[in-house]
Amino acid sequence: MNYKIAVIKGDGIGPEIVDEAVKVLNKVGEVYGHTFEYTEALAGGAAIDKTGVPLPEETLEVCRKSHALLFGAVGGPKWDSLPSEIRPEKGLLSLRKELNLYTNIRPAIMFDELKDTCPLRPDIVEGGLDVVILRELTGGIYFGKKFTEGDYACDCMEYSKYEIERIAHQAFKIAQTRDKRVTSVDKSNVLETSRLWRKTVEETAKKYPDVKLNHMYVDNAAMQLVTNPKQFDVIVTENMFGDILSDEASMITGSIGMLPSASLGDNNFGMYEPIHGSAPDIAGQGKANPIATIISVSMMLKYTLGLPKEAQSIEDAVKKSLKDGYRTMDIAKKGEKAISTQEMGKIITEN
Ligand code: GGG
Repeated sequence: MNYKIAVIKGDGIGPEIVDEAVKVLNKVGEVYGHTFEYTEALAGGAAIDKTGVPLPEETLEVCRKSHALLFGAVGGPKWDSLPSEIRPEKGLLSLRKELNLYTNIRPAIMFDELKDTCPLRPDIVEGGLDVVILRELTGGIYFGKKFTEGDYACDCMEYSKYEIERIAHQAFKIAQTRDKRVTSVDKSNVLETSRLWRKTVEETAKKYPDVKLNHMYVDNAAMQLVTNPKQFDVIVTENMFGDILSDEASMITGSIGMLPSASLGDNNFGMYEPIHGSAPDIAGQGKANPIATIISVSMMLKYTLGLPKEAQSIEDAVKKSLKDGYRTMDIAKKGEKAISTQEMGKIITEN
């Protein structure tokens, strides 16, 4: 079968990590007899430089004609002085909104081979870690009304029952395929949106009597993630809380360079990207870890293209590469030799 893949490399380390993920995908095609047809498009700073806007209409057209989107990262100091409406990040947010990709799945899995890079006490993560964070992706404070007037600035957090309900359903469905436990994270002792969130999640839970639901305030969840992360199975939370908690969870697994993500909506199209940003300080130096992007490709094969065997082959290749001792800078221990982005990509492709 011929699969159409939209590719947005973005800014900073985006191009180099995406290049390695594409090599892995091509290898999968070669081994399993699939063709992947790539169409590159622009978003973020690269799009601003070329077209003046962070998300050109043409990019959306390319995505709409594709089965899936592989995305790198956006942003960088070069565009920091721009107003929020035309910053690189706005391109990413608009892309998610325009394509209605409201479910962001961020699995935080600790590879056995990276146990000793975890900054937590070994007894806290004894036996590994396997948590899925579901981040609501098209609502909340990132999309609410915002303005600045002189020395005053305002961002509104907004949610509708409909927006909460649909992500809650996804959380319960995913939990049914796992340990059947959902932790809903909010700040309902302070925020109106969180009160609506909690009430809606509770109502939705009634349709999933086999899944156990508990609630947690976001400040407590942040603490629990580093003191007792193994209590979690599926965490569901609003946009900004999910953004922050998943970055925190990534460090427990070893590095933010290890965490992939899938962004899904109601049709079969999916966007796949590492959870990390563009890391401009190491861009173009071959220091970035391509594993988060490579595992994102594995998620693409599993969730959107319906190729679980092929997806598994990528996960196995990553595990083998780690087991053989290969490390990029972010996951290397003190004194351990680190390999480059391109070397890691090559080794995983060969495996
Ligand atoms: N690959 C993720 C990325 O580029 N992150 C930068 C960014 O703009 N993050 C904001 C967000 O994910 O909402």
